[in-house]
Order: sequence, then C-alpha cells, then structure tokens
Amino acid sequence: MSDAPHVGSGKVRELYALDDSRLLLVASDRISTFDVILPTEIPDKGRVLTGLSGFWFARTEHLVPNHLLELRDDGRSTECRRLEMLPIECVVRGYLAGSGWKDYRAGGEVCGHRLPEGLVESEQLPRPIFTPATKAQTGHDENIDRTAAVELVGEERFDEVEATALALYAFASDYARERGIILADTKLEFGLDGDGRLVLGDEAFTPDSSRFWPADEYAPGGTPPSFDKQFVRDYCESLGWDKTDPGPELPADVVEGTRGRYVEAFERLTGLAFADYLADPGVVLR
Ligand code: PZK
Repeated sequence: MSDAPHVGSGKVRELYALDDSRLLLVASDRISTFDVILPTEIPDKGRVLTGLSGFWFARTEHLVPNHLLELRDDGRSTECRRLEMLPIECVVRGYLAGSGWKDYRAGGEVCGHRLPEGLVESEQLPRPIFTPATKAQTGHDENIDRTAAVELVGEERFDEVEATALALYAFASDYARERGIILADTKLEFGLDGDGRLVLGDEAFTPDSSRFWPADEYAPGGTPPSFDKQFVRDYCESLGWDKTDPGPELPADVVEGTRGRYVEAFERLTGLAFADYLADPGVVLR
C-alpha cells in the first residue's frame, strides 16, 4: 500500500504522487477478460508485469530514455519520473489482430495504412505499422490516421514518436521471437520531460499492453491462443457467461495455470528465474 496521494487509476493499476517530480505506479494482481475485471486475482501477476516492464526499459535505453527511476522491493511498484504525457496511444502492429483486423475487413486499411488485399486474421503484415489511437476516458480508444494524430501532437513530434515506436517494436519483437513468443502488437505511451525530450512511460511490452502469442501454436486465419489469458478465456466461454459485469470467479486450476503462464513469459523473456526477481527486483535492470 502507499501513503502517497492517489492521482489516477487504470483498469488494473494505480498511480500515486510521490512529490512534484515523481510518481509511483503500482500493478495489482487483477485480471480482465472481455473488458471485464474478474473478482478473482492471479497471484504475482502485477509483479510479473512490473518486472517485465523494468526489463524492457533497461534494454531499450539505447533507443529512447524512459521514466523508470527504481523498482521497489515489493516487486509491483515502479518509481518513475513525472512526464507531460502525449494525448495519443502509440500502437505498433506486426500482425493483423483486434481492431486492426476489424478496420481492415471494413475498408482495407488501418489508420490510413492501405494494406494488401486478401490478408487473413492474425496474418503477419508486410512490415510493422504505426497505428495511433485517441485516449478514450471511457470505453474504447479510437484508431486515428496520421492527419488526426498530427493535429494532437504536431508533425515533428508525430514523426519522432512513430520512428521511436517502430524501433522499439522491432527490437522487442525480434528479442521475443527468439524466445518463442510472438509480440503481435503493442501499445506504448510517451511523454515529455521538462526539457521537451521524448520519454517512454507507462508499462512496456507486457502481456497487458501487447498481444503475446506462443510461436509454436501460431497459424494465420483465426485467433491464436493468448500466451497468458487463454485458460481464463476458455473457462469463461465454457460457462456461457454474457461478458457483462460482474464476471465469474475463477477455479483454482485456472488461477494456477494462468499464474504459470505469466511466470513462464517472464522467465522466457528475461532469462531469469522468477524467484530471483522476487528476492531482488533490481535483477531485471542489470
Ligand atoms: C500517467 N497514466 C496512465 C497508468 C494509472 C494511470 N510517468 C508519467 N508521468 C505522468 N503521467 C503518467 C506517467 C506514467 N506512466 C500515466 N496517467 C498518467 C495510468 C497506470 C495507472 F492509474
């Protein structure tokens, strides 16, 4: 828990002010599926996501500075620099899934990127594309084209953010692919420091901000299993739940299986034992 003033909530995370220049980002063990937060938690999920973000921040500093100052000993709390966040979600897609697939089916393009004809669901794109979205206060983010994004951040900043997001995705997706995980797409958030420099914020390349697919089960033309949430989705589908709040409680085997998948993603990507992270979260930064 934190004594610091609460300044924001995400679906499964909380944000606190430490002082004028620093925030504390705390990742809970809550899990959402079909956009509903379930009543059952996944033990250590917040620690896995915090550790993975820290790992990626440490390994991408050569591409762009980031907001991370330090990981707390609880393993789920990140002290970070307070930034002026840009008003767009910076999504990069290497594969055609989610709203990208929907938009492509409806009109052959995604955020103004005209794509080849005949692509199937989950297919790899000829090259990754930058597909920004607005930050919806409630409901779903809306995909926008370059012109709309330039109106929000300016042309120079747009070009910088696009190039940086594509470079980050290329680095992380290559790294993950070598470890058996496809990073189908990812959502990044950037801010500006006091000198107007671009800084990567939020979380980075976690299963909550990216689609993780097991490479050995990938096939285009359908919905590949989610690396982390497939047991939860399958269980929820088996109930015939209507996907409105409140969601169902999860049985112990689904909780344990899902926790195992999060830990497996952590260990495959970082090359570290999760127990070593729990003993000293700083290991992911070294
Ligand atoms: C910031 N969010 C979204 C994320 C929440 C809310 N470094 C930063 N500086 C200033 N603002 C933010 C950040 C970051 N990260 C992020 N809203 C503001 C958000 C997680 C939990 F409650």
